[in-house]
Amino acid sequence: MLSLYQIICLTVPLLSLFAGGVDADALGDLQAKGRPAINAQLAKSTTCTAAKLQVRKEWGDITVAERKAYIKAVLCLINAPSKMPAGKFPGAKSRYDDFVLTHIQQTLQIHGTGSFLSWHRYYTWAYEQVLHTECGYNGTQPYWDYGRWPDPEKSPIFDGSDSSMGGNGRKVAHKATSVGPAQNGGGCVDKGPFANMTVHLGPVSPIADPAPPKNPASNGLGDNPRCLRRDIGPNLIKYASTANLVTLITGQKDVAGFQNTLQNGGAIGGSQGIHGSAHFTIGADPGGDFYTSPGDPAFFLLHAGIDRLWTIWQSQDLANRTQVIAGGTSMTGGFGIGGGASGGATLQKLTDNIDISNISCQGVSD
Ligand SMILES: [Cu+2]
Repeated sequence: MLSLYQIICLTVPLLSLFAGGVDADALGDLQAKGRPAINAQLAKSTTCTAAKLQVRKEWGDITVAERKAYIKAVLCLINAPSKMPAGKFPGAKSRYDDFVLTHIQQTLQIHGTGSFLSWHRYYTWAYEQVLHTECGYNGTQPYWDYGRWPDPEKSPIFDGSDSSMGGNGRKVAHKATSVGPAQNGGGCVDKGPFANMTVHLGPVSPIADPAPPKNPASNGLGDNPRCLRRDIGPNLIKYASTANLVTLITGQKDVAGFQNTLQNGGAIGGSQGIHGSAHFTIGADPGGDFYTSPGDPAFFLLHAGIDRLWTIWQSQDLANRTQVIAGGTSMTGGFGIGGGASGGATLQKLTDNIDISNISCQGVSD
């Protein structure tokens, strides 16, 4: 386990730099503006050197061959057996499910808390490592730049081609949910590399119509085999437009404001914030379940995109934004996203360990 402090100090420069200099958009400009500060930090470090950089790229900026190499590695994880103790978690069938399981188990400690950003950074990084160590992948985790694809079904991420992360769900009659209108799918994903994927874990708290079948275990960890469903459309991703992403980064001066706006929205994020708007752009099942959302393989592109936003925000004032967190240890404990002292939950500290229980960055269970 690493502490929050270690995650922030060690993994930001190593893992969250991105190809820069070519983006014509305003978010790319902010990324480029922050890059000299990161370069200066790298030049000073004896451990986090420029030679060790792993550069992540947007899905639209990698070649078809690179996309296929990534997809092949994800399918390898989906087809590899779980490393969890046999019988303990009946729904954890695959190595991929080990990641989903971990997120379900920790959901209330990793959203709306001080560790939201760093936990998901570590989790996405661990996934990237496991793709390397267990599935022979030698690229980096691609990200989704939400503002670049206002019509996500036409993006190379979700266009349903064999070099996409799979298409929309089949169009079925369905109703709006509490978070947005019915979009263009709703049924099983039937195009692209994940068309035959079986989801096993969850749901725990689904927001989808029609509702997914109930898990046989109340904690969502039983085996509940079903298809991967999506309900993709343009209605929510508009809240994660490039203009809104830029407003988030330039308008928030402290980490509490940054993470709250990202998760809560308000003026620039609709009811779900930029983060939730991206999640519910995938929607359906398991994408529309707060707990089980990593069960959709596009989750990791989505969260690499969140990680990128955090890095760009940090790089605008690196000295003051690297070793800072705000918030409590539980979203039900009274601190909420705001990090204010109420309700008796514990304030998160930089020295707190980050726990990703079932998976480790070495790619072994512990
Ligand atoms: Cu999460």
